Amino acid sequence: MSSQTILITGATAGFGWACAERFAEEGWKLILTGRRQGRLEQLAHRLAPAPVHTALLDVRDAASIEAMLAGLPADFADIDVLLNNAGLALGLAGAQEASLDDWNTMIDTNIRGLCTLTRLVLPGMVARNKGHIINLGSIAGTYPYPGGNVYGASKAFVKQFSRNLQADLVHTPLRVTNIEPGLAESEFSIVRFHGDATKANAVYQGSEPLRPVDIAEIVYWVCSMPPHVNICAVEVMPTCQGCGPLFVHRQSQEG
Ligand code: NDP
Ligand code: 8X3
Repeated sequence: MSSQTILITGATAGFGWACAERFAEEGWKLILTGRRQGRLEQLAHRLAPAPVHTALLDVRDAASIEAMLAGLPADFADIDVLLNNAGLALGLAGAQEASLDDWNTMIDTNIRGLCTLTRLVLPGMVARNKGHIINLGSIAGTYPYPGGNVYGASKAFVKQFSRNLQADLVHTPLRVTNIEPGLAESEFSIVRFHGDATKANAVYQGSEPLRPVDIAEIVYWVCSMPPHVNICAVEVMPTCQGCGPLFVHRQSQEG
């Protein structure tokens, strides 16, 4: 059993929730955060008697992040793993008609929030000579698709930020990993389509997508490698997913 501590953003659903369960099984201390208080209470209750500290947190709010970190009980204060999981896609519209509010929310959450958490947690890790930053990127950060515009770009940021963090920290024992999943069933599509369950269900119809427990297993595996092994990136898709050819839009020959 471990006495290490993991801070998970977005623990109220999907990957974050599954990671909380996986790390609790291994005896880790858990700092669980998200914007839904009821879900945090439900998760803490489910994991009892695991050592859990919950904090209501919107990662877009830098002052709240600072307050959350300053308010950690002493036995949760030394964070060994920061799992930057909170994130979202909003909409699938083309760039010429997409909502600017949606774009800004994705930028503020997937980029700004992740950067703030990382910047504020890193000094303690460096001082203790121990730590691991695990980011939730996406295959959308590598492979473009129509309507992926800002979401994919935010995950491309996460990919390069992860690599650059690794460069900054190379003189330390700290590790940095970017997990890049493909199609995975969670609340992700419900959120993307602003609560439209019909559109969300259609994303997974007839396929066998990744499950949050699959991602949790990978995150745990990455953490449990010997300290000299840094898994830099993990690209993972369900077996039913693959890359398509580049397409060419051709002029109609008619008329
Ligand atoms: P879910 O929608 O199931 O979970 C997302 C989590 O992020 C929720 O716990 C939500 O909590 C939290 N969250 C969203 N916005 C904020 C915010 N502003 N502040 C704090 N927490 C927030 O999605 P997944 O579990 O699938 O996604 C987790 C991560 O994995 C995301 O970064 C996503 O981009 C990425 N990903 C997902 C894939 C998929 O197909 N599902 C594939 C590749 C990557 P709450 O609403 O309570 O705040
Ligand atoms: C989520 C996977 O392909 O919907 O990051 O962008 S995808």
